[in-house]
Amino acid sequence: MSPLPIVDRATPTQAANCTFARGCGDEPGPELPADVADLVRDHPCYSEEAHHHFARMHVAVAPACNIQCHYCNRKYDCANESRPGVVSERLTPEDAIRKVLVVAAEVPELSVVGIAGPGDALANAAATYATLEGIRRAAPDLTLCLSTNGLALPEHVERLAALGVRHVTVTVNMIDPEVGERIYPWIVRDGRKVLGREASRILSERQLEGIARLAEKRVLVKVNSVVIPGVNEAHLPDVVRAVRKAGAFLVNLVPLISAPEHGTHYGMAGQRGPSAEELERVQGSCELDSRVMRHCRQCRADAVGRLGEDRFEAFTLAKLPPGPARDARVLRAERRGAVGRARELAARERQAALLRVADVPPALAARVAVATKGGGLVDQHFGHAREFLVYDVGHAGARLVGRRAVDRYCTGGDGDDDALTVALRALADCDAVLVAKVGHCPKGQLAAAGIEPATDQAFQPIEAAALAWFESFAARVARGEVAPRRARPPAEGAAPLDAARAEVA
Ligand code: CLF
Ligand code: SF4
Repeated sequence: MSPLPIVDRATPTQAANCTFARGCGDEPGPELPADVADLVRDHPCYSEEAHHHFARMHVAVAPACNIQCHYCNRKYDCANESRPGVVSERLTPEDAIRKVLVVAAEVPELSVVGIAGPGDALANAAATYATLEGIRRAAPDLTLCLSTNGLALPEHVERLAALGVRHVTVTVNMIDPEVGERIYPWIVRDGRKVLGREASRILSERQLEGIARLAEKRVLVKVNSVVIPGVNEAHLPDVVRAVRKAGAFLVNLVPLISAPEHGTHYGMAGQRGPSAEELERVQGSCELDSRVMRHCRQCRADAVGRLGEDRFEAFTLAKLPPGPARDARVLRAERRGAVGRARELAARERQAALLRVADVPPALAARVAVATKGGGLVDQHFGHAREFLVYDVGHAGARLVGRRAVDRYCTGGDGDDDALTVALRALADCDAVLVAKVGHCPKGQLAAAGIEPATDQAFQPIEAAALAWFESFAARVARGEVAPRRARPPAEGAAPLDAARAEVA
């Protein structure tokens, strides 16, 4: 069985921002086999570009867990909190299937249904399979997805693959038990509680075995690794190398979320999460060996909607209609068609924009923040944004660096000064912020902070907009009107803006 292609970013001849032939003039990277490209194209977690267009939902049918992580407390329940393990109600498989059909009728961009807790999907195997099998029967066009700590994974590979599950996430935080004993106090294996280093040794062995067996079945394995400063951040490149060797397709380095009020061991002990800069540094150190996801929103176990959207409260059991949901497969197919057309337009505009910046010196780069409501456009008012997507832009394209969460500035017509302070801090390393509109006051304060508020690219596709702004920035640099703050060509170890876009470009 040939392994899935994984980008080797250490290979100097590889055009690092062009993993797939995008027709942009860069050297093409290894192309994905057609079946793999199909699996990636509409999955909002496996494709950065797809996350602008498609939604996922999680069904919380898996309450129990077979290990303990120092960052986890599933008793915590808060509707305002978005992070793994948090859930407002747990579901039976029957309720989960009913809910999926209602959401799939109301949210035609839904493409993926995942089981991501609140405990471990495979520690609740009966409920997990009953749910997956029910969804497979009722809505076969939806992609099934699963997240697990990997302890029970090896014995489930056959059944998952037979069921048509082609996307599995395994959380791997270490391969060294000495590191592991600072993350996992215990596991339960064969009905026996195992403590300390031995627990981590078994867990790591099982995770790598499970990943390798999934890869043999051509299941796309995404590895999530929690970045825990002072515990595993220096060890993570070794983790990434090991999971890549085992066959992982994609790596997702997520920041530890830790606060005393969560009641976790780490929260109580004062273990902090990484800063945005630290996270970016760790992601960069791991990018040499694998494709790195940068658009994760660390979803709740009952999340509904596009990444970054929280629509779970609209679909609680109490709000579901009593009767069976209508079959909305046709609506979902129409939505896919509309997305296809939007992608073609965005690809054309990107090509045109790339041609216009082709002569910009390769060493010139800039960083821009983008406000978007989804759909891949610069279409949100500065004051309405709860997050900004941050891109590094250069003559070879734009590359997502990450997201910056902020508080909404505009509250009922008034501007919130504290929120503006938070936003200015979150965007401090950006040269510009691309928005649909921005009010007078924030405009002035952004400019004073050296962040250009830009509205000329409003309602354009994000990458074309970022390149259009960069074109004008480069011209101003050439005229000596502005001084560049950074020389960071995206081609240096850059991830592709999107894996699947090549397929539509
Ligand atoms: Fe859910 Fe995970 Fe499947 Fe996505 S989430 S089970 S792969 S459908 Fe996505 Fe959410 Fe990040 Fe997970 S943004 S936490 S990576
Ligand atoms: Fe919590 Fe997941 Fe860790 Fe289990 S594997 S303890 S559910 S974070």
